[in-house]
Amino acid sequence: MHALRSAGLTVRAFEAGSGVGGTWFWNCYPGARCDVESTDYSYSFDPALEQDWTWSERYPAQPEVLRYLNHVADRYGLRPHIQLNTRVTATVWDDGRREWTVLTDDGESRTARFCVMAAGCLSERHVPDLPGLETFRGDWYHTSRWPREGVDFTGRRVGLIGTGSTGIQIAPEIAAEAEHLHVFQRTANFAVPNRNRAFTPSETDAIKARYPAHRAEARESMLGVPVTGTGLSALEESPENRRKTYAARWEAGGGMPLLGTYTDLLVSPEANDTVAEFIRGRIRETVSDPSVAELLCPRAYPVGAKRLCQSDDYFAMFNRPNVSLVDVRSTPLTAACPDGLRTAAADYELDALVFATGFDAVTGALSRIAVIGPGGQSLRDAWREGPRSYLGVAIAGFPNLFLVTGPGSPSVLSNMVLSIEQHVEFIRDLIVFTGDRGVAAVEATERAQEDWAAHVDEIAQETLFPRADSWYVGANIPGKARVFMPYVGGVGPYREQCDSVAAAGYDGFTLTYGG
Ligand code: N01
Repeated sequence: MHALRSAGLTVRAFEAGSGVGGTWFWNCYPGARCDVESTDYSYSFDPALEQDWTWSERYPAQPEVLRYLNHVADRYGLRPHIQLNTRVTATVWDDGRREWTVLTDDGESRTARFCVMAAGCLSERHVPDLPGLETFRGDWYHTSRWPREGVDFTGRRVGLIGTGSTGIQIAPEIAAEAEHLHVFQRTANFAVPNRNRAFTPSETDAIKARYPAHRAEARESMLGVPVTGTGLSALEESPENRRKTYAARWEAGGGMPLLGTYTDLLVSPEANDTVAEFIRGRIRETVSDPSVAELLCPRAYPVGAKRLCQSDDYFAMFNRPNVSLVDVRSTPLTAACPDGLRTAAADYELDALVFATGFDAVTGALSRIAVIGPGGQSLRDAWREGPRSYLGVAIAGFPNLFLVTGPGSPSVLSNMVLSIEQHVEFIRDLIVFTGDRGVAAVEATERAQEDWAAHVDEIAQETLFPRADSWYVGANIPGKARVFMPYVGGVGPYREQCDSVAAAGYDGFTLTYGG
């Protein structure tokens, strides 16, 4: 919004939440913490902002990120232009007037020349269809709709379903409070330590002095975060050197630095096995019961092909007497009942249930809005076989409509803040370009979209990413078309392609001139 307003445009933002902050507004569950370092997970568009704001620690907790986002909203005077508590239900293109009519759940409608869809990649929660949930007598929660007043688990028996990034973060917090925590694990996940710590004043000074160079490196990088690798294949190192290198990175903490150690960890199964076995070794060292440790050892997918989780205390938590691990891969969850959960093997008496079961990712929020383009074509129909876009930012058949971090862009496989900024600047420049040249409508061509989709898929198939049944491919949502959604060609190369499209007068777009 700030970028568009600074370009002289009139902007109205609609936000379903009662506050700003998006994912950091909704995901206020205990233990929520960013797994990208604060110095990367922050805006770069204004050097004064990065000098004025001081991050307290390496990996900021949710309240700090939310404070930062509120600060940004105030600092740039954005609040009067954001309509909170308002959900967009539909947006319909008028071909005669060449504008969108946006309908909201307060019964209002507004028109706009352009629609920028920034509904979030991880905003539509997924609650599995568990028969009998309505009969459960206790309380149940989904982590992304956590009660803002908090939940007291003292003296309660709690069931946690889901062991992804969220489940791994919330579990130790519940375990510290509850009488007993049952963790229902379907797929064991890789997790590496955060080694989170507060910044000292001299570190903060050094970070602020280095911002310009740091941001430049981030923009050129693969993940939107500068990571220094060894430049070697994991397979050309001796096992002893490899172990030492992994151990040093494990001690330093963070998922991206570990995955960036060797050039082939995300492309070669044999190379990936070396880091997978290293992590399994750390799990076995940490968890005292060998049978629990084996169950926690991930084997179902290559490291990094699902989001690499980060936690300093998840695996050690299983040494507590009030925590048990339930393997719902071998004995699936079959139902909820009034007193708890039932698996194929046993009943578990529970007072509360926590679903850390993720999201209808990347396309979920967008597909719940009725986006109707020229000729009455709906986006839901256009994406029935899976999402297609040009650069993850525009869709053929939907003029003057843009996506922020849409499918086909680095989005969720990158530092989201940096990728959001890059998309926002691309969209702003394109809108300004149309205004300067009397362009009434701009739309991606079918050809450009098909070529881009093929490119996104081709690059993904060269990696290990498609080998996991992850939310990156929509595998977590029953019936969702299986398409690998993020662009894995790297943030730097992606930016170059966007820049050259713009420099060529928006190659791959059809421009319709007229008033
Ligand atoms: O969701 P997920 P998430 N029965 O989809 C399980 C970002 N994030 O909220 O793997 C039993 O990853 C499911 O099991 P399986 C980050 O990008 C970032 O944790 O499908 N289990 C899985 O274990 C992340 O990737 C941060 O077999 C069921 C879990 O639920 C993304 O958000 C923090 C089930 C879902 O894991 C999503 O993470 C948190 C069923 N019926 C999140 N259905 C940080 O920055 C689902 N599951 C640190």
